[in-house]
Amino acid sequence: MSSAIGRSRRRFVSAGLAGLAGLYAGLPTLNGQQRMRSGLEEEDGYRLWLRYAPPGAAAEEYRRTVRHVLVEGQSPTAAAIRAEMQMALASLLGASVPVRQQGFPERGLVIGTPASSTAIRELGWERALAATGPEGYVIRQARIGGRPAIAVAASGEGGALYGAFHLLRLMQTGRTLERLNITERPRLQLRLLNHWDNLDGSVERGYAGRSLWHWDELPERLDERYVDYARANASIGINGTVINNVNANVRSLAPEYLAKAAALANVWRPYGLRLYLSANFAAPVRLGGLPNADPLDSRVIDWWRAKADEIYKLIPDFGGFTVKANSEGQPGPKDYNRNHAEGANTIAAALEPHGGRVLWRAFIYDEDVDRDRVKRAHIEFTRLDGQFRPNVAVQVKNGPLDFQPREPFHPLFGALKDTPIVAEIQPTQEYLGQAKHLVYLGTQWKEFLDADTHAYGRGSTVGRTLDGSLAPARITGMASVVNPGRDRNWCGHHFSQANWYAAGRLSWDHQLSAETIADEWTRMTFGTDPRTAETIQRMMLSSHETFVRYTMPLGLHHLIGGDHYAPMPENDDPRREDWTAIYYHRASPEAIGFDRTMKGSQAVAQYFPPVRDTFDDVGTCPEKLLLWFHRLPWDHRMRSGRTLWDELCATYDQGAREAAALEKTWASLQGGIDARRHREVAERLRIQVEHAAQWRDHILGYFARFSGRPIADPGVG
Ligand code: BDP
Repeated sequence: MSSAIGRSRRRFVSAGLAGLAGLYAGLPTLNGQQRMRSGLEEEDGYRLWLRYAPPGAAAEEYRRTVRHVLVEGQSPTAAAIRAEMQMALASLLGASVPVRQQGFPERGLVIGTPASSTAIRELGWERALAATGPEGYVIRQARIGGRPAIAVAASGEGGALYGAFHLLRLMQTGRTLERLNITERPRLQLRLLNHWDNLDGSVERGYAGRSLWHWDELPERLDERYVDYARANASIGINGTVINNVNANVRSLAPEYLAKAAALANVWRPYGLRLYLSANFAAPVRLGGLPNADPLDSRVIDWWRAKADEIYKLIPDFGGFTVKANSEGQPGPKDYNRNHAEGANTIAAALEPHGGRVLWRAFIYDEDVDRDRVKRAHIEFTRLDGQFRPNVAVQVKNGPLDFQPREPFHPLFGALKDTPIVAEIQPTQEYLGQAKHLVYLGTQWKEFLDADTHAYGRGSTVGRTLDGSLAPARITGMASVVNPGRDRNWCGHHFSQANWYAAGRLSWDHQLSAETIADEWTRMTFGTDPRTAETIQRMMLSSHETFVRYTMPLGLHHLIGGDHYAPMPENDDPRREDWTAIYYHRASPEAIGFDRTMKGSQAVAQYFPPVRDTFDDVGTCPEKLLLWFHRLPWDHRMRSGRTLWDELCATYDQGAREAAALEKTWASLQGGIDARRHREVAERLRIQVEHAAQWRDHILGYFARFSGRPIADPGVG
C-alpha cells in the first residue's frame, strides 16, 4: 500500500462512524472516542457499507457542489440526518462541511419535509412528494434563495432520511450529482429483519458471534452498536425488526423484557425502525398462568388484549408479532383443535386498535396433511384464504421446503387471493455455507422474485404478487432472517454483509437487479477502483450458482445433517423422515430424485398452469430443478448429451473448480484492498475451497454406490 493511500485511508477511518454517537443527543451513554480509536490502520469491517471512503476523482465535483448542508427541524430524525451528513461528508471530502439548522448562504444540500423545512416548502413540490408516500423522496436540482441547491425532499421524515442515504450512496459510489432527477418510493410496506436471537445471547443459525442485544445491560446501558445497526438499516430502507427467535421464549413478553425492548425501540425510532417481537402461542399459559391458550377462550382473548395494551404503553409504535405456531414443536391453535386463522385472529384482534400486525408464519409441515412435506403449507393455507383478520399477513419462505441452496418458488405466492403474503428470505446462509463460504444471495433472490407464478396470467412474478400491483393487498412486505451478531464485522464473513445489504435493497425495490446491488455494495465496501470493483462483482454474481454446483445441483436438496453445513446424504434421522436426506434424494440402484409429478406426489399441481405443466414434463422442467420434481434413471439423457450420472459428476466437479477459482481471483486483488480484510476473506476462501472438494467427493462417492458407475473423470465438464 503506498503511503499516500495509507494517509488518506487513515483520515477517513478516524472520521468514521464513531462521531455519530456523540452527535446524536438522545444517546449520551455512547462513547464515540473509543470507536474513533479502533481500527486506524486496517479495516475491520465494522463500518459495513457506510465507510464513507474518499470517492476518488468525483471528490472534486462534490466539494464544489456541497459547500454546506441545511437540515431544518428539531426532531430526533432531523438530528440523525444532520449527524450522518456531518460525519459522512467530513469523511468523504476530507474536510468538514457545515451542517446548518437554518439559513442557506451558498450552494449546497437541503434535506427535509415541507412541514419541517421552510426551504423545502418554498420549492412547492407538495404534489410530487405526496405521490411518493411518507417513506419516498425526490432528489432534484433546485434554487433556494437564488442559490443552486440539491434538494432531498419528502413528505415524511422517514423519506427525508432515506433520501439522505440515497444521496450519500451516490457519493460513495462516485456518481455525478449533476442533473439529478430521482423519485423513489418503496414497493413494499413492511421491510423487516428477523433475528433468531435467544434471551441467553445465543443465536439460532447465527454465525457471527453472540446476539447484538445485551439483555443483561438493558434497559440502562445502550450499546453503541444499536445506533450503528439502525443507521445501517435506514441506509437500505429497512423499517422494522423482529428482535427475538421465532422459537420464542415466553419471557420476551414479560414486563422485565418489554422494558428492555422499549429501550431499543427508543434508540431506533429516529431511524424509522419499528420494533416487533416473536410471540409464543402458549404465552397465556406459560406467562399468564391460564389453564389453556385456546384462541377462542375469552380469558385467552382478554390476556392477549391486555398484553397488547401493556406493550403499546411502552412502545407506542410497536410493529406487531411474528408467530411460529404448530411447527417443529412450537405450540399453536391446533393444540386446541383450532385452525391457523383462529389462532392468528385472536392475537390480531388485540393488536388491531393500536395499528399492529400479526405475521403468521407458513413454515408449517404437519405430517398428517400430506406425505410430501413441500405440499403441506399450501394445502393448509389455501383452505383458510379469506379467513384472516385485516391486520394479519402470512409469512412464506421463498421455497416450499426450507431455504435450500435452490428451490422452486413456494406455490403459495399468488395462490392466496384474499390474504396478504409477506415473503421470507434468509441472508444468514444457514444452508448456504454459513459464514464460511462466499455466497452472494442477490442472484438467488432475484431468481425467486422474478419467477413467473402465472397466478394472474403471464407476468405475475413473485415480486408482483407481493407488491400489490396485480391485486390490491392490505399488507405488503418482505422479512429477512439476518446474520449480524457481535463479531466485529457484524456478519462473520465480510461478504455476508452483502446479503444483509441486498435483502434491504430488494425489500425496497424488488425490481433492482442483482448486478446493480452488487455494484453499489462493492464500491461502498471495497472502494471505487474499477478493476477491483468489477472483479469482486464477477466473483459475487457467479458465487451462488457455484455453491449450488458443489452442494446440491440439478434440483437435489437437503443433503445435509443437523449442522446444515457439511454433506450428509446418508442422513437417516430416526425422528422424522422429512428431517433425513434419504427421504429427499431417494437414491437407489435404478434412479434418483423425488417424483413430484402428477404421477408422483402431485406437488406440481399446486402451481398455476402453465407452470405446473412445465415442471411436470421432464422435457420442459428446467434442469436446475430436475431432481426436485422428477425421479430419473442414472442414464437419463440430459440436454448436454451426457447421462444424468455423468452430468452430476461434471457439475460437482465444475463447482469445486469454480470455488478454487474464486480463491485465485481474490488473491489477485491483494494490494487493492486493505490487508486485514483481504487476509480475512482469503482465510475463509481457503476453507471454502477445501469444503467444496469435500462436498464433491462425499456426495459423488455416496451416490456412486447406487449408480454403480464410475465417477467420471474430472475435466469432463
Ligand atoms: C429452519 C431452521 C430452524 C428454524 C426453522 C424456522 O433450521 O432453526 O427454527 O427453519 O424457520 O431452517 O422456523
